[in-house]
Amino acid sequence: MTAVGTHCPYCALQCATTLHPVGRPGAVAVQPRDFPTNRGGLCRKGWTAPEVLTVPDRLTRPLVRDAAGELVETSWDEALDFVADRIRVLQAAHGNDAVAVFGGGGLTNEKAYALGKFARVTLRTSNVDYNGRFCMSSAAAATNRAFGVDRGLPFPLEDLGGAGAILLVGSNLAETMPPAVAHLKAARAAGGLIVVDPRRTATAGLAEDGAGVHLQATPGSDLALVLALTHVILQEGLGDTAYLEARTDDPDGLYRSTAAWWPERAERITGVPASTIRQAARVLAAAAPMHGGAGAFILTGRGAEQHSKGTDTVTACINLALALGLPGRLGSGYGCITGQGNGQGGREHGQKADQLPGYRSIADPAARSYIAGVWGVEPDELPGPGRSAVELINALGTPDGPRALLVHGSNLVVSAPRLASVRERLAALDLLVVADVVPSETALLADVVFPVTQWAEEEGTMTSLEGRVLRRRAAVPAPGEVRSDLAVFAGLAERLRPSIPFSTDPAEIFEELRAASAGGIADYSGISWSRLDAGEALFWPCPAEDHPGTPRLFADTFGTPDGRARVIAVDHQPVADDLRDDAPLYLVTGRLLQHYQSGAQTRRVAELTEAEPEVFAEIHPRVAAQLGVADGRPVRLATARGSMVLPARVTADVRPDTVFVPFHYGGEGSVNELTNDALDPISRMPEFKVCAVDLTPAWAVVR
Ligand SMILES: Nc1nc2c(c(=O)[nH]1)N[C@H]1C(S)=C(S)[C@@H](COP(=O)(O)OP(=O)(O)OC[C@H]3O[C@@H](n4cnc5c(=O)[nH]c(N)nc54)[C@H](O)[C@@H]3O)O[C@H]1N2
Ligand SMILES: Nc1nc2c(c(=O)[nH]1)N[C@H]1C(S)=C(S)[C@@H](COP(=O)(O)OP(=O)(O)OC[C@H]3O[C@@H](n4cnc5c(=O)[nH]c(N)nc54)[C@H](O)[C@@H]3O)O[C@H]1N2
Ligand code: SF4
Ligand SMILES: [Mo]
Repeated sequence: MTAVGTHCPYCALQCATTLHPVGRPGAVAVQPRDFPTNRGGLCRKGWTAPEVLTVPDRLTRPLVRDAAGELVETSWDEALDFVADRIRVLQAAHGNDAVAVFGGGGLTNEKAYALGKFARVTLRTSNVDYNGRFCMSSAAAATNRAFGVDRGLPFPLEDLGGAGAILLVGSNLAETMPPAVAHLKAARAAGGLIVVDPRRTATAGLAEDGAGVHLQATPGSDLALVLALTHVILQEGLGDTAYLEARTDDPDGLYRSTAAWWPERAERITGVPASTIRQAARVLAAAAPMHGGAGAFILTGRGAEQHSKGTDTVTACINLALALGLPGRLGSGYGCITGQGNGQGGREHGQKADQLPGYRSIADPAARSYIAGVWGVEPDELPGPGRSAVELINALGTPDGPRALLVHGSNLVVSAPRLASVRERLAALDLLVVADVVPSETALLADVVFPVTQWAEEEGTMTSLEGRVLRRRAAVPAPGEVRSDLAVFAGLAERLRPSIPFSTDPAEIFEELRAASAGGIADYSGISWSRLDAGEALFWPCPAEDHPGTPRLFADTFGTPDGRARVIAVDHQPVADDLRDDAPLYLVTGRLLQHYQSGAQTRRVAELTEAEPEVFAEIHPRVAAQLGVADGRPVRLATARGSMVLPARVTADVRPDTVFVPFHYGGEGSVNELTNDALDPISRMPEFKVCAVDLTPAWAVVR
């Protein structure tokens, strides 16, 4: 085979790459390709991604657990027969909802679409959700209610390049999407980069070095901070009143809901000096279009979103953007930085508990009847909304809950919150089926494991953080008996409901997805593989073959019924599991440059594991001195849900009241043993980012 143009397997930046087969079976070399988001750059994960194709423990044959409890190799037919029989028996005894499906934001659009259809049509279960609930859901909920549309960035990433100010709330872009840092250059140079993070991250460093501002706020206090920024802008007469009148439904509501948030009050909650809050607000306002500035952006990452108040925090950020007149203005706006490779497309095609393809609502009768028509079933047959990810996990094996779970594209025994309970729920199942490329921690618990293709072995499409649809292309054949996730859905459909067959050809599935999305919010009907292969840059909505796609949304109107953005009044709320005498520090979690998510892939790459081999806890030197803990020495972290022992990394980059632990490690290195599964009431997002923790030197632990 010759060189193939595709995109990185990991994050939503979807850096463009060229793959060259290198002789060894299944192996490729990677080169970055010029592309608007990565401009010829790749991060270390992207450079080393080919290694995952040929890892020694790659899954190459289906596995089934034998009588002795060992996972042993079997054939596809036997594995599919076994799973289909078990599903049949469990559904006959306990109803259709006895089987649940858990998807992933890394799956291609075709896989995500087929997964949702398989759950609704073959299994006829309402129990389907995915790991995007851990990732995107708060921003999605907030943008849906304010704008009526959820597209992470409603503008191309390149638009950041001209901005005079960029406010990053809880995003560590320099480590989580390093090539994207190039787009911050102008704002940095103008002293307009403002970063809100309880740690002095590489991204916060970019702000400080560029004469910008690092707001090192108390974890969980973003909502108060953003309310105060908005307060300053409105009270100092810096708001865009004409825009608010013309383009929002309730300017007065915006004034009322922020009137009491003077900076001195926010200082008490956030720890950020009132003068710094005022300064940041003025920097933002100066860049806003109404003041003749170069443009301003407000962007949120998981640091702002993964909270029990995440939806309201994002809403406050949107309100701030509205106050400045940013959304829909060329060169300005609000955006959420989507995380997973197909985090955007993965949330549009129906793997979400409440959703049908095209970003349609499963509760909407018109949507149900349209999709039922595409699928060739009766609308009444389609199940209703199901449980969200954490609620689904918590219900597994309970009297009313699912008895079987099929997992495609998530390593949830590392990445879900409050792991002791996750393990208990998985153990209570009658059947756990995991499709993966490697024996992940979750796959190792399964009754049946299906070995599936990964990025460089398959064709399909991904939708990047910009809402741009990209082609994933195969460069090498899959090893052994590896097949696509699509073969799992098709094989089970053939056994369980042969009257509605599933294709294993991604191109064919994309054609059906186009039809299913037609007329929906995320309308892909005008996007074809041939247009993409011809190099067209197509952003959804793209409702016709001759439609150019929509790089920028909201220029004239929002997606709400009256076309105006909704101002939703929000107020600060405390952390769900807040500080107390026996847990006096905040535990915050997040990412390292070198590892991806649960680490299932990157912990198998030598260069990356050598760089960051094990979990650690970042603690402030003052705390270390008080406890008598030296750098590298073991500490014990204990929360209401669990405890772990891990080495301390002593650094002044973290707030003294905060401990940071990355979540990329399995087994005893999983910080999710400690995290809180308190949910945001609207998005059902768990509070991964903050909970109270007790920190002690590990040798003081009495066992
Ligand atoms: N290297 C790497 N890159 C990735 C990924 C990966 O696993 N590794 N995953 C991809 C995915 S799926 C995602 S979702 C994105 C996530 O990308 P980011 O959102 O940038 O990543 P995080 O590290 O989870 O969180 C960002 C920051 O939030 C801070 N934080 C914690 N609590 C708070 C808080 O209460 N308020 C504020 N303001 N900040 C807080 C943390 O200190 C952290 O620096 O990254 C994508 N890119
Ligand atoms: N404490 C804490 N926990 C967190 C977070 C945090 O910030 N803090 N962040 C959360 C976020 S934002 C996210 S996105 C989640 C992610 O966490 P997970 O859902 O665990 O995501 P991954 O580790 O990417 O797992 C993907 C799995 O699918 C496999 N895989 C890759 N491609 C395919 C494919 O095409 N098909 C199939 N079947 N499998 C495939 C990979 O090998 C891997 O085992 O973690 C969440 N958990
Ligand atoms: S930034 Fe994201 S898409 Fe780009 S190389 Fe790194 S992991 Fe891959
Ligand atoms: Mo994510």
